[in-house]
Formats: sequence, structure tokens, C-alpha cells
Amino acid sequence: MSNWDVFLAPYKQAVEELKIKLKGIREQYQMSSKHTPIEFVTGRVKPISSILDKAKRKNIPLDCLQDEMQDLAGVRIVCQFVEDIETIVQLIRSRSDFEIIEERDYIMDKKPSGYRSYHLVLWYPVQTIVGEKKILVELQVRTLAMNFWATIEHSLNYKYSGEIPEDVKDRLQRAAEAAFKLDEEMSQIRDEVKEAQRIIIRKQEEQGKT
Ligand code: 0O2
Ligand code: 0O2
Repeated sequence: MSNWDVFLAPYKQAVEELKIKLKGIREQYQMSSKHTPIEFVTGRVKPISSILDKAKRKNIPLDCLQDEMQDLAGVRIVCQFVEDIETIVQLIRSRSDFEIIEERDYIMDKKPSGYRSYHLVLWYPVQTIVGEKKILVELQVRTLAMNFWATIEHSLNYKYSGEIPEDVKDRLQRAAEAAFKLDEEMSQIRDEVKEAQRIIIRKQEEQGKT
């Protein structure tokens, strides 16, 4: 690859554009006083060293990166509740400013490591001075609990170069189970809050009648 900066420039632009668009959605929810399904958004262009490692690991020739490496541009949406993930996925599906080419549901079907997240792969059009260029972007949607687990596991993988010792792996499996339980508990609380809000509204309506 002669010039990484030039190659990665549209990926950087796509990440920045998507972050702005997704943060815009969060702000619209906040303004309408509705529960926002987006807690925060992060994004990154894959560092060159990680691109080279992954290309080697997956046997991807460097001149095929743009078609075969789906996460050169990565955007992550983190939510409070598991239910928010479905809301976000529906929202993403309804948009016309990019095309979804693949969805991977690692929530229904978690990875052997214990990893849970919902992944969408998009062809995202970037406007350049030589015309439109469609690039691949990976969108990851996960809860705060899933994000906590994935962040820790990612660091351990880095520390142990992918060879996490068995006892640590066992702990991670248990931690993944605990994160799953935490999401379930929080969902219950969410329902309680929604019910409380319905009771308050009903009471206010009744008081208005008398
Ligand atoms: P705000 O006002 O804090 O919401 P950036 O270019 O800075 O917008 P970037 O480069 O992706 O985004 O930065 P980073 O460090 O990945 O974090 C992105 C945003 O996510 C930052 O907010 C962080 O504050 C926010 N963030 C990261 N972790 C958490 C978390 O655990 N909880 C919450 N609520 N937010 C988190 P912004 O975009 O700077 O704006
Ligand atoms: P980064 O930038 O370090 O996060 P593969 O890369 O072979 O595992 P594939 O087919 O390219 O998988 O796509 P997949 O698994 O849908 O998505 C890959 C990305 O999902 C990873 O990026 C991680 O961000 C995240 N991910 C997938 N599995 C795990 C896991 O077991 N633990 C954690 N912590 N994250 C996971 P990269 O390539 O690791 O890059």
C-alpha cells in the first residue's frame, strides 16, 4: 500500500459523518423528552497495524481490503437496555442514506468467547472530489453491559496475544453470564419505570376529569 492516508481518508470521513448523524438521533430523542435508545456513540478507523494483522490472519490481499475487510471503518452505538438495540436496528434499517448488506446477531447467537453485540455492515457513500465512493462500514450496537464485557475481554486478548489462559477464560465466561443477567434485570426495571409513568399519566387524566 503506497499511501495509507489517502486510502483511509474516505473511511475517516464516513466515521465522522455517521457519528454526527447518530448523535443527531440522540439529540432528537432528548428534545422530544422520550427515552433515548442511544447512550453514546464512538467510532474509529482501524489502526494500520491492526489492518495488517487481520489481513494476514484472514488471508486478505492488501489490494482487496476495500471489499473484504468490513471493519476498516467502525462505529459503535451503546445503549442502556437490550430493547433499545431493536429500536436502533429498526431505525438504521429505515434509513436511505446507506445500504445494509449484512446483519450479524451475536445477541441471539453469542460468540463462543461470550461476546454479545448486534453487527450491521453497510455500503456507505462518501462524496469525494472525484465523485461518490461507496465504502464498507461496520456498525456495532450493544448495551453498556455488553460493552463493558467486550472492552475488558478485548484488553485481555491484547495482553495475552489472543491466547487467554483457561482459568481467565472461565472467569470471562462467568462475567459474560453476569453481564447477560444484568441486562435482564435492567430490562425488568425499565418495564417498572414505564408502568409507573403510565400510572402517573392515568392519575393526571383522572384528576383532570374531576
Ligand atoms: P459527549 O458530550 O461526552 O457525549 P468524538 O470525536 O470525541 O466525538 P470519539 O473520538 O469516538 O468521539 O471519542 P471516544 O473517546 O471514543 O468517545 C466518544 C464519546 O462517547 C465521547 O463523547 C465520550 O464521552 C462518550 N463515552 C465513552 N464512554 C462512555 C460511557 O461509558 N458512558 C457515556 N455516557 N459516554 C461515554 P463525546 O462524543 O465527546 O461527547
Ligand atoms: P477491533 O478494532 O480490535 O475491535 P473476526 O475479526 O474474525 O472475529 P469478523 O468476521 O471480521 O470477525 O467480524 P465480526 O466478528 O462480526 O466482527 C469483528 C469485530 O467484532 C471485532 O473487531 C471486535 O470489535 C468485535 N468482536 C467480535 N468478536 C469479539 C470477541 O469475542 N470479543 C470482543 N471483545 N470483541 C469481539 P476486531 O477485528 O477485533 O477489531
